[in-house]
Amino acid sequence: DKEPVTVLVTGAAGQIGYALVPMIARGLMLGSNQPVILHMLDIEPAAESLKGVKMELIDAAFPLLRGVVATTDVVEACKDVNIAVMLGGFPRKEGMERKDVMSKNVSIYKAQASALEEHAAADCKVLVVANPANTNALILKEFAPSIPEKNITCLTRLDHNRALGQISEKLNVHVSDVKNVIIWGNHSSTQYPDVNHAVVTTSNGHKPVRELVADDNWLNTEFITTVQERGGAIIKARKLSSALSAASAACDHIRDWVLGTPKGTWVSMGVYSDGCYGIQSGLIYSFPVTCDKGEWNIVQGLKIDEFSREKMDKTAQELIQEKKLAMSCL
Ligand code: NAX
Repeated sequence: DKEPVTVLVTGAAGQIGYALVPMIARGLMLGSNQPVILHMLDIEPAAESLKGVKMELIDAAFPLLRGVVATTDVVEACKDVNIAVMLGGFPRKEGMERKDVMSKNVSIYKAQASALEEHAAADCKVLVVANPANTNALILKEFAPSIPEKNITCLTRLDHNRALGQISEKLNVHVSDVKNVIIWGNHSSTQYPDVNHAVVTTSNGHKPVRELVADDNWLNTEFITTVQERGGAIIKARKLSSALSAASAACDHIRDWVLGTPKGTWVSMGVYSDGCYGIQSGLIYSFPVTCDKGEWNIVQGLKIDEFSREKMDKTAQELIQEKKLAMSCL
């Protein structure tokens, strides 16, 4: 029997948490032969509800689930954690200034960074989902200097999967036959969903998406805005923000990171920029990456045209502004 892996989910009493924890307990994140121990953290007002989630996890009798901790104590939650999925944060409420929201999240991520730094496993991998995801991840990195910077990432896989979904619907092909779209930049409406290198697997090999869609106007306008604004469209329809798709994307992100991306396939992850593709180093920016042996690497050498360049820089600019705002809250 394999040793169990300990997975922390913060904000576990929330919407995404409720969809995510059963996925993890079923092996969708780390594999169907990998036992897991779940640590669930939330804040005092959600403590009862968190207890209820723990009761349901016990009632579901998941064979892979070897233990559940439900707590409001950040130290207990972070103890010996191998994987941390950060869903907890302070949401923007109507009428609130950006700076106030940022300031709340900066203090949350500062505190949780310190707890992870002190109590998590030395090789702990972190995925930040809570918004502003890229900047929360950056704060976490700043305040957990002993965690390698390659171990701190944010979620843009939902945007990546949304882009795959749009192409699949447009071409009426299986979504699993579409690959290598890219989400560049911030997990916000300035993100740039790029199909210039995307392909579809057909009976005659790989065909570029640009060739198959043959409607550059759609690809350069409606496709991009649909992906950028999909979160808002879900809220409008469901009166709640994306949850099952976000949980599923978080599993995809960790699974590919830990177990590797398939040969010839890349995915999008928000990772620490080293300056490649002309993106200022020191930002957490979404890039195309491949993963192998538990490590991601940015796909190098892709040709960037003028249209893309402008959009990649615009979303980088927004992240620079967010970083400034976050730093001013410290
Ligand atoms: P919910 O409001 O349902 O859940 C958030 C939970 O976090 C609540 O239970 C709350 O009590 C808890 N929480 C608040 N402060 C905490 C703290 N200091 N420590 C631990 N827990 C704390 O939100 P939900 O719909 O689950 O979304 C979670 C986060 O994901 C939000 O920030 C949301 O904006 C973000 N999203 C990010 C996405 C991405 O692709 N990166 C997509 C989906 C989602 O919108």
